[in-house]
Amino acid sequence: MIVITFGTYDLLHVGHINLLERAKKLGDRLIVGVSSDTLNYNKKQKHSIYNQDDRMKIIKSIRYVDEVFLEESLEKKKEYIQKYNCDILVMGDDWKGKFDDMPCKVIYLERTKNISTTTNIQKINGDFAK
Ligand code: C2G
Repeated sequence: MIVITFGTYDLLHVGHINLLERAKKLGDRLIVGVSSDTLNYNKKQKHSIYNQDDRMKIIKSIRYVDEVFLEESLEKKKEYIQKYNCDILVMGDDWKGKFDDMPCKVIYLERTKNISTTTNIQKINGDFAK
């Protein structure tokens, strides 16, 4: 069974690892679409701290991940799923319901609480409310 998931994966943290670890357990092969710098900026109007090449290299180095590719558009998920012959799409449950029309099984996994790239940046900047 081929599992696919997508993400920005900026400033890698344990929430990302928990997602990838659980996603891999759902199949034999885990493919990760890492969002491009252009996609990030268009979607969030801000640049990721790590660029796309570095984010892909970091994700590829994780033991749970078998393959990575550059996710160029949020709207191409169906195309990516078909290209890689995926059986299962896994996303954190902040995306719940968003991908129910995909041509494969869709599983939303509970997000890891109390951690995100955004709050980590706020903490580093010293402007995170305790
Ligand atoms: N995640 C999680 N727990 C957290 C933070 C993130 O389970 N505390 C999950 C997210 O739900 C997502 C994955 O880790 O499934 C990557 O999260 P992000 O890097 O924030 O990516 P996101 O902006 O959700 O996806 O097509 C989607 C795009 O690639 C962007």
